[in-house]
Amino acid sequence: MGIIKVLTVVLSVGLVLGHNHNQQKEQDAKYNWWQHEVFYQIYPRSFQDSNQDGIGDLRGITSRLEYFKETGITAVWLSPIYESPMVDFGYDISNYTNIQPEYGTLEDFDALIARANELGVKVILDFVPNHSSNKHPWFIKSVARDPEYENFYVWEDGTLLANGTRVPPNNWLSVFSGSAWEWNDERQQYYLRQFTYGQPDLNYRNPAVIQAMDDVMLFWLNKGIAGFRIDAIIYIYEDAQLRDEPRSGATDDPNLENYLDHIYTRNQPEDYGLLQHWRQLLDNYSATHDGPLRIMMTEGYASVAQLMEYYEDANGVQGPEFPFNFDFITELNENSTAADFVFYIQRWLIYMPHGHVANWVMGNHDNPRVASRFGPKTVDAMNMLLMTLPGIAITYNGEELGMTDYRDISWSDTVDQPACEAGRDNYKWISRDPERTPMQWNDGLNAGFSNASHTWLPMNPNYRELNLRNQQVARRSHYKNYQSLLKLRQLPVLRNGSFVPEVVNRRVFAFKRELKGEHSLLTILNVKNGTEVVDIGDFIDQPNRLSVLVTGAESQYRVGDRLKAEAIELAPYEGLVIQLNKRK
Ligand SMILES: *[C@@H]1O[C@H](CO)[C@@H](O)[C@H](O)[C@H]1NC(C)=O
Ligand SMILES: *[C@@H]1O[C@H](CO)[C@@H](O)[C@H](O)[C@H]1NC(C)=O
Ligand SMILES: *[C@@H]1O[C@H](CO)[C@@H](O)[C@H](O)[C@H]1NC(C)=O
Ligand SMILES: *[C@@H]1O[C@H](CO)[C@@H](O)[C@H](O)[C@H]1NC(C)=O
Ligand SMILES: *[C@@H]1O[C@H](CO)[C@@H](O)[C@H](O)[C@H]1NC(C)=O
Ligand SMILES: *[C@@H]1O[C@H](CO)[C@@H](O)[C@H](O)[C@H]1NC(C)=O
Ligand SMILES: *[C@@H]1O[C@H](CO)[C@@H](O)[C@H](O)[C@H]1NC(C)=O
Ligand SMILES: CC(=O)N[C@H]1CO[C@H](CO)[C@@H](O)[C@@H]1O
Repeated sequence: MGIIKVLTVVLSVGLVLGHNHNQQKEQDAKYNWWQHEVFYQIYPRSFQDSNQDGIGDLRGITSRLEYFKETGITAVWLSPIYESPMVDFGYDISNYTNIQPEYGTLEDFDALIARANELGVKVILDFVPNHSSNKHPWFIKSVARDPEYENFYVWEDGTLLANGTRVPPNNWLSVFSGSAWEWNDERQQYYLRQFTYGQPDLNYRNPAVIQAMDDVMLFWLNKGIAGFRIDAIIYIYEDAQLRDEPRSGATDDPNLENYLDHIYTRNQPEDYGLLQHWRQLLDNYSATHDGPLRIMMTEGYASVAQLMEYYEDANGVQGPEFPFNFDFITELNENSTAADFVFYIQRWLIYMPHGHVANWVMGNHDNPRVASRFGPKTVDAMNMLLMTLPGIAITYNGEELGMTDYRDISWSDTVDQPACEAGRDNYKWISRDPERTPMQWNDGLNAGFSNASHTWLPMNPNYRELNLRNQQVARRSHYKNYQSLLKLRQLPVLRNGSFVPEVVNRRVFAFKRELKGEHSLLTILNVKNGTEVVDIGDFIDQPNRLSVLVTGAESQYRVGDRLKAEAIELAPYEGLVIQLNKRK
């Protein structure tokens, strides 16, 4: 009896331990899922059309969800899908809790989430708090001085000059040029709009606005999303005293945005407080609901010091899980040296407060694509870089295929608002249409994007060669490279390994990822247009046991090839991921 009892105790201790272990794993899955995730940005208008109107839609996305599973992507973020007059393609919202009819219905959205859940794909939504549309009922009621909405926007009288002319309250400028203040005849006041006149700024100094936006977040959380990407966070608050901004000295044209130094309209201290409030809302929600931690990522082009304040402030108060790191877009380009790359990668890691996770944005809908920014031959190397750095990787749709900008869109086909405003002679290099052309699925009609006779943006004519189908059947391709990198990312050494970089020379850099008990990995990139033969013997401790793990589509190497650390030959723009085998 005694023995049985002991056994029972041992068994139940074992069960409890096993249980605890599982609980730990569950806790990890719930709270840490995002820390090594690849977030794939879908630009819904250009992803997949399902109803032949030439515009991508939710049912189209749902029909493509298996593609993510096949590729190894388990989280996507969607650019805005909310009801909108589409002055700025969804970044001007007229109802935060409805779907834009051309994208579908709330039922379509529910179906998308249900299918995504089945496939294990988490969905993040874009949240655009900086302003609503002027067609939003809140704004219409605010104009009419409905007491509930009277102060939902930033209204000011301006100044009446001695000669009877009325002028705005201060010198603030719109991002799209001219005064940021728009006169409203009906209310006889100016409203603030940092973008177009159709995008009035919400007044976050009014608690009712914060409550209304909390309700919007809860509405979508209840639909089963995994969090938000928050747009244009640096524009949310403005100086309460409405002080004039000083001249920047950058231009003499007083209508241009950069005429002023935006010390009173960008990155105001209150922005951080609002994000901290939203973080609490999301954390509370996650704690009281099943499912993963609901996370928040923010878009804001700001200095590295300002960005780090988003992770957590000086008092340790937590903001978003991560602010987007745009260094690959804003700091590095086709002319960057190996040292530039290492410098900016290290800068983020060094500034980042302890206990936080790095992230790397390789592209988005507002900037030229990788193939056009760094050159078409760099596509594979840049994806190797993105996927083997520590932390989170962010891919813009089409970058896994190496899609290129379609810069030759005609003036009459141009639809991007700032490009249209720039006029026929200047639109071409300003336009964001070139990186927004539809996804290139195959070489059929409109690349498989749509059966419509006319698509909202023209297809990039290179789709006949450059498309997913071709890259799936090819023995080697950008897509296959991307796919194998995603598989490789499962390795503990890429999840948790240390990061040690080396500038080999002006043109070549490398970094090691190392984790106790695991093979080390080495990523090496040639960022210039010449063949390089480099010696990295001093950088690694296992000089003779290097084997190739991932190669570009056009590489001379094959997976499994052995390399000699003293003489690694790299073709122009070549990247390699190499395994450093332990010596027996
Ligand atoms: C937004 O759309 C939803 C769903 O159609 C509707 O119930 C709600 O009243 C609308 N909200 C506003 C502020 O118009
Ligand atoms: C009034 O004065 C302002 C500032 O000097 C000037 O810009 C504006 O044109 C004047 N308006 C009229 C009606 O004279
Ligand atoms: C989150 O929960 C805490 C504790 O219940 C509460 O004090 C706080 O107000 C909540 N915050 C938000 C934004 O919901
Ligand atoms: C790179 O250098 C070339 C030659 O100086 C120049 O024409 C080009 O504009 C530069 N590219 C960038 C992105 O600065
Ligand atoms: C286009 O039509 C073909 C033939 O009916 C069909 O197989 C395909 O799914 C359609 N594609 C789209 C994007 O609607
Ligand atoms: C990575 O490290 C974290 C904490 O340091 C740990 O919880 C996790 O299990 C590790 N993951 C792997 C794959 O080693
Ligand atoms: C790279 O060099 C080759 C051969 O000299 C040349 O044809 C090509 O235009 C160069 N590419 C770039 C992006 O400079
Ligand atoms: C950074 C930025 O400008 N983000 C968005 C804020 O809103 C404007 C106007 O809708 C958009 O054009 C931007 O993309």
